[in-house]
Amino acid sequence: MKPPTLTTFALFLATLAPMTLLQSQSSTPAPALVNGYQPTWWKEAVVYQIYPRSFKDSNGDGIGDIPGITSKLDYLQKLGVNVIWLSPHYDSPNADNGYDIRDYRKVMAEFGTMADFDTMLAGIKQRHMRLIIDLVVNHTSDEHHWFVESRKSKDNPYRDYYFWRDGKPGPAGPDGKTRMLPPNNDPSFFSGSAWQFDSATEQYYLHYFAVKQPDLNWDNPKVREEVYSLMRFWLDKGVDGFRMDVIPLISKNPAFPDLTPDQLHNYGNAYANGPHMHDYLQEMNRNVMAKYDVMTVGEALGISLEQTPLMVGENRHELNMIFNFDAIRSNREGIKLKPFDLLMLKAIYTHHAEVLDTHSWDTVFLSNHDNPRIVSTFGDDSAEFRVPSAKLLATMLLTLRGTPFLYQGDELGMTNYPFRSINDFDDIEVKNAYKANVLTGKIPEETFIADLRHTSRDNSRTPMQWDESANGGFTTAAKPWLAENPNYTQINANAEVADPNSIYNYTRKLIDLRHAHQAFVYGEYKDLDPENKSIFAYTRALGSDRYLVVLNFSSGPVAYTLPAKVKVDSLVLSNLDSAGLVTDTFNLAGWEARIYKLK
Ligand code: TEU
Ligand code: CA
Repeated sequence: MKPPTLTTFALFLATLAPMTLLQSQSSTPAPALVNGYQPTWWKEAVVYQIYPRSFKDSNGDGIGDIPGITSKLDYLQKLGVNVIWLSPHYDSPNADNGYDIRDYRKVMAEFGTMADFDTMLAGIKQRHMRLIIDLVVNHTSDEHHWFVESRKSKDNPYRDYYFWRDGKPGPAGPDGKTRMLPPNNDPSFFSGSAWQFDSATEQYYLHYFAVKQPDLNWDNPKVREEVYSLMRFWLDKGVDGFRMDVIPLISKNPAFPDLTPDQLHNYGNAYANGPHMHDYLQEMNRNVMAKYDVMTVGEALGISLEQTPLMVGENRHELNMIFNFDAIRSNREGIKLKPFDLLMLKAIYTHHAEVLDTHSWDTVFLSNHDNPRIVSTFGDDSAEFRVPSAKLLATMLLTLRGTPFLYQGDELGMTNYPFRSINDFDDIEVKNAYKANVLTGKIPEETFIADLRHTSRDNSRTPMQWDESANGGFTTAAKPWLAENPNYTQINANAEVADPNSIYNYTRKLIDLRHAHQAFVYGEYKDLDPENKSIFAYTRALGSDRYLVVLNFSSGPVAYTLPAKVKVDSLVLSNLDSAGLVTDTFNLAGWEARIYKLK
């Protein structure tokens, strides 16, 4: 953190800027900088992610849908979130739950109609919220008409919308005949080769994800124009931006050299950052985003923190922000959960504050539809500590630097699901990995299930728990598409909205607090005690508006003494009944979280 005098001086300069620089210009002056940051709505927003399949079923078919979302907009408005990120709602055969799109201009039939979408969007706007949608354009479904055409013949006009290559002759089989091998050794994220042989033209096509998710060829200008056009289609409806799925993968090296053993270790990194990635993002920005007031957030698989300013730097004109996975994957090794390491997590957040300056905006999140439940992964979901640890994690997310993203159900402290067998899972990633690893004898079944109980994506995809009625009030169907977590009888929205001490109502207070004080958005961040193994204590300071956040990341009591220079004034919020405590030494109970105003 800069010394306070400098910060104050910077603030003073910032207030001068509009008078000295902008007064002579006739157009509307840009708002004054705040601590060096250009203020915008998406920096000040709290985002809530909806996975439509699991949010609310309105018609009793067991599948969440758009009218279901519309029926819960009051619930979201009351929580105080500003932006909804909707996971894919487009027409799809659902090989990967909508991340395989068949028609970008159509709503998935199970989710409703375009009229339902328009009603939902109007309802969101009426409540002064905004909507960003998922842009999945690294790949389409193999049922998209572009691909249906593309696979027909080598001279089809859509052939070059995708990557088609000849196989490589491999070693001779037992019959003495040469066998064909894929063009290179690229693996798919969903097991096996990233190349699929197609007998119609006897060539292979590329699919980094499922066989039913062929990768688009962005080097073809027609593909890029198609993408820009579908983006305009949704923006013209009034959508406020996009979350861009695996956007760093859009540019490929068309030579497709084999990956080295080193690259194979982390092939996501090798796939990201292709030769034209920045060109294409800048072109997209010029052609689309620059013409609208929108928010963009890239799912930046394979982009290091150091490379991040190249994608989100203001002067780069690419994206507003990206998801960096260092924090959310800090206790993961493939499908295995590693012990949580607070020192590592704190170092990651400090590193973010160093690398991303006032011209590169950040995000903060520890959950989404691809990761297990936040409280089960970073907190303690035991009966004793689930509530305080979920509240502590919410305290952290909503007071750190960057736009916070909450995933549906986090505000209730929803937990991981007690998976017992492969039949309990729906996710294609799990099913393919089971075939590749368990059925081949590489991993014992028990180990595989035990690991995925902690890390499977399906943990976060079980239906929302609305009330104590059958299936948690998610659906009136006998069986939802994925089983409800049996703990819905204790953990559900109905009970939490009514209980003033619930995780929901605590999260609501935190969101209010973030909205009331720009220090939590634009303030300097400083970790007071990076070496402390159980306490995370940091300050957020904007001029004289300064706050201290103290989090006990352990289940036992800890006495924490503040550095002499830091003087607390009053307690602002706490997740336990610690009202009014103002001393220099805090006796924190297990998973206790407090926010103080500083002198
Ligand atoms: O995910 C990209 C991604 O690489 C991972 O997070 C992925 O979920 C998997 O765990 C890798 O092992 C995005 C979407 O968020 C995800 O839901 C989709 O399945 C994927 O892209 C393909 O569209
Ligand atoms: Ca439904």
